[in-house]
Amino acid sequence: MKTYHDLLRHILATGTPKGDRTGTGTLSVFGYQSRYDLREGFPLITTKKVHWKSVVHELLWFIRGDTNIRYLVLNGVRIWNEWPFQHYLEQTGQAADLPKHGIAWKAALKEFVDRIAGDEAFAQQWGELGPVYGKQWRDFNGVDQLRDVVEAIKATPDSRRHIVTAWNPEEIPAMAKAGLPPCHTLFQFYVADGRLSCQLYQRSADVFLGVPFNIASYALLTQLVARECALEVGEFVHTLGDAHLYSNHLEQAREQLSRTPRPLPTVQIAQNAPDLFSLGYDDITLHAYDPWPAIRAPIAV
Ligand code: THF
Repeated sequence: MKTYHDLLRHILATGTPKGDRTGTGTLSVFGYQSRYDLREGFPLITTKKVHWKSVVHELLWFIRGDTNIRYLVLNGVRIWNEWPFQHYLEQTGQAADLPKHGIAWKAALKEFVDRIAGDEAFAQQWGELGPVYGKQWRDFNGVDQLRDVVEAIKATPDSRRHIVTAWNPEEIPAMAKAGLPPCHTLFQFYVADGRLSCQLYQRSADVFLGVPFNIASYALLTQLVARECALEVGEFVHTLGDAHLYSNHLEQAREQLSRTPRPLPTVQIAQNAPDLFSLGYDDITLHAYDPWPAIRAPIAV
C-alpha cells in the first residue's frame, strides 16, 4: 500500500518530536491527506497482518449504536479494552499499584476482560465507554445521523451536506471519562458518476496501530453505504490533523517500510444480506488477503 508507506516515510523524515497526553512521546506532523481508490481493491494494509475480524466487528458495533465493550469482548475484539480497564482501575483505587503494561497490569486486564465477558452486570457498570461513536452516529442529541445520511444520499445524491459528526462538544467530557473524545471526528459522503466516495477528518492519528484500522473501517463503511444506496464505490479520502508515530513504534514502522506491498484483497457483501442496519458479521467476507506477518507494538492509553 504505497500511500500508507508514503505517510510513514513522511512522518519519519519530517516529524517533530512532541509530547502527548499519554506521556509516551511522538514524532508528529499536522495536516496530511491520502487518497485510496476503492476500485483498485480493498485498502487493507498488506505489509503487516491487520486483524480484519476486529475491523468488521467494531464497525458493526458502531452501526448498531453500541458503546459497551461487551459485544466486542464476546467476539474476540481486544482493541477497546484498555480504556474502560484504566477507568476501572482509577475508580477502584488500583491505578497507582499497577503501572501500565507491567506484568501485574496485564494479568489484571485479562481478569477484567474475562469478567466483562462472564458477568453481565459487571459489564453494564464497567464496560461502558460513554457516548462515543455509536451513540453519536445513531443518536446525536436525538438525531439518527447515519440513517438520515443514507436517506439523503438516496434522495439527493448531489447534496454537499452528507455529513456525520461524532464531535458533540456537550458530551466530550462524558466521552473522556472511560473512553476518549472521537479521533475520527467527522465524515462526508460524495456522489459523482454513480460512485460513492467518503472523506474522513481525523483529528488525531496513531499512524502505526490505529490508521490501518481506520482506513479499513471507513473503506468498509463506504462499501456498505454504497450497496445500501445502489451505488458503486469511489474513493476514500483520509485527512489527518495531528498524525503521529509513537516513539515506541518507530522501529516497527521502519521494519514495515522494508517490506514490499502485495496485491490488495477484495471484500464481498453477501447477495442476500439484509439492509445496512441489520448486517451481520457473516454477510461480509474478505478475499485474497495475503499479508506479511503481524508486527507487535504497545498501544498508548
Ligand atoms: N488510542 C490510541 N493510542 N491509538 C489508536 O489507534 C486508537 N484508536 C481507537 C481508540 N483509541 C486509540 C482504538 N483502536 C489497536 C488498534 C486499533 C485501536 C486500538 C488498538 C491495536 O492494538 N492493534 C494491534 C493488535 C490488534 C489485535 O490483534 O487485537 C495491531 O497490531 O494492529 C483509533 O481508532
